[in-house]
Amino acid sequence: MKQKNLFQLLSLLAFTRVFAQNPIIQTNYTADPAPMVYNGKVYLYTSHDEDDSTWFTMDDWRLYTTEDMVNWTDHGTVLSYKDFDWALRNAWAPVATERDGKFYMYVPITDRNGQNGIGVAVSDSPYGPFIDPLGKPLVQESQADIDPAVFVDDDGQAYLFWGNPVCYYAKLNEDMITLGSEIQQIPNTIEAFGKREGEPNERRPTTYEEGPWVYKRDGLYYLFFAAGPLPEHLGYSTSKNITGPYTYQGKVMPRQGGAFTNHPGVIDYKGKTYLFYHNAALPGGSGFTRSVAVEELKFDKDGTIPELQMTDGIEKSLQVLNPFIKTEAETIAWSEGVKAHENESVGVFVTAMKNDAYIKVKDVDFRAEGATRFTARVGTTHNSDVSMEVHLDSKEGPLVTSFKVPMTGGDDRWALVSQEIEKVSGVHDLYFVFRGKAATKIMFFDYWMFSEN
Ligand code: FUB
Repeated sequence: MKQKNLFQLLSLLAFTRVFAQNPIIQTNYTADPAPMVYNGKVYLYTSHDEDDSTWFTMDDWRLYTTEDMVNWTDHGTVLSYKDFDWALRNAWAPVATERDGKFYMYVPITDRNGQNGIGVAVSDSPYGPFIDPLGKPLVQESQADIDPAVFVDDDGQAYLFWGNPVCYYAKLNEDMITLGSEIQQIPNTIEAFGKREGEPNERRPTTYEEGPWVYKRDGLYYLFFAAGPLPEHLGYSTSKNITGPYTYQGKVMPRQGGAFTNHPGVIDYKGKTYLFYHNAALPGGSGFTRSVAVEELKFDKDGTIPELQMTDGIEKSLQVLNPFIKTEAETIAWSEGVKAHENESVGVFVTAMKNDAYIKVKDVDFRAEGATRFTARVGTTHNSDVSMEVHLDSKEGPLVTSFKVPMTGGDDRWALVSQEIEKVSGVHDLYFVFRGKAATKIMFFDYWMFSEN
């Protein structure tokens, strides 16, 4: 009997690994998810923990997009604190929204005097480039000025919320780059944010810590937030008015995942609601090398939210992926041993960092007609023994093709490889597997596509 239980546990672990979708970004450490839905697509802006970060070493903000909630395309860096003339450091938790065809990012930054503040950057496209229209912070009242959230209400009035250790808010003018009211505070009462557990803390009497996120559903405003004491959990409060009074409703997500912070971002997309958050689940993960994950968020009939757990992620994609158009190599459902880089010659591309590294792309629809040719843009700096394999449905699944990667000499020089393949039809997960003897940077991969000959 005991043996059977062990077997069941091992099968469950194997299953879990095969189906892992969380954390959704594996090619960089990311944190502070700020999802935005625009024109049928999810734009996920994140902060970015540098690989060797030992204390919130964060220089820029990145963008990822999806239309199926399982395959995420990396668009690289869209904004850096260096794009603000007055900034010194700290590209912390961002947020973005669209208004009248323009896109606004609100970002916390520490200025050259060591003073925290919130800057705004504007673009004609969600992909950037974003520029600082003010040349100074939009908000700079105190060291509490971090973690902006933006919300445009049904009547068109936009609000900015932010703050640690208390939650501030102000109206935004229609231009979205100036404040339209005095700065107010959501009273930090037990009723609004719940009583903090543990030692009494005068500065933080409630569970409110940081990372506010405003969301509206059936006329009810939800204020999600990162809650203390550390390590953080996620909590929420509700109100019939955006400015309160808010009533504390409880935990959304318990302390889990190994990072001492967490940070909520909530959107509705294609009839479902999603909660984005971060943890330390990637290899090398810690409180300063975090990774963004997502769960479907469910509501009870009365609008309350049953507490949810961090899981292995969303298993079912919302739509299939079309392999007959050029797909960026950095469109990924899951990967191991792969990093995303970018340069002027091709934009974002991926680098296989070790032998056996791989990328999985989920639910690729070859249709009944099928594909008979595979094309990819690749390169390597190694003279021999670098190859790429394409498999169906698992890393060891049926081999679609395997080829030697041409030695191009750098990630600014690329080769197009195009090969006839035996017909592949129907819906499959695709696995790109990278093989080579070098200790690191085995090969580069820019894009792929299938076609009928
Ligand atoms: O990412 C830096 C800081 O950590 C954010 O501003 C907080 O919300 C916490 O996630």
